[in-house]
Amino acid sequence: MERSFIMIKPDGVQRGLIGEVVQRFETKGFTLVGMKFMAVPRDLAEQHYDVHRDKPFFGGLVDFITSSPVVAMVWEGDGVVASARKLIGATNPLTAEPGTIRGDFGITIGRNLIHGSDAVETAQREIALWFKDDELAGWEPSLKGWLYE
Ligand code: IDP
Ligand code: MG
Repeated sequence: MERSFIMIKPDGVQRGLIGEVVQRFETKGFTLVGMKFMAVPRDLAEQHYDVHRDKPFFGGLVDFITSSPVVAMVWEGDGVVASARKLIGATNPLTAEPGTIRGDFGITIGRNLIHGSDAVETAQREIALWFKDDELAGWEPSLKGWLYE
């Protein structure tokens, strides 16, 4: 079953939006298989955002992600990677659609609340980076038959 790496960034935690964000993934029907509240070491933040290393915002982004705790999560379900990106909304919260997490709660690109893997392969890399195997708990929700045909 497909999995995605989702992280509530420091602004989402500081603004008291952990429950709201988790609820959106839960009520959509995805299954939580890993979750930890943590301070982010600088080298982990740099590895996570490695593709952006040469961008002008890289230093500020790493400063931001390491500035205050985050909630790192792994969610599972059919098509969860692309669907999570839709639930999250466009990178810039000002242009993100209402109804999305960024569209409902954010204003500026450097405070866009949440990260979601952008492809299945990226998700695999990010999950391996943030979680050890024994920190993930695969399980079969008893309501699966009511979510999947
Ligand atoms: P994504 O999070 O929607 O996948 P990316 O382009 O991968 O967006 O950028 C990663 C993160 O870097 C964004 O979520 C945002 O926090 C930050 N970021 C991207 N572009 C800018 C920018 O122009 N200024 C400041 N931060 C940016
Ligand atoms: Mg990205």
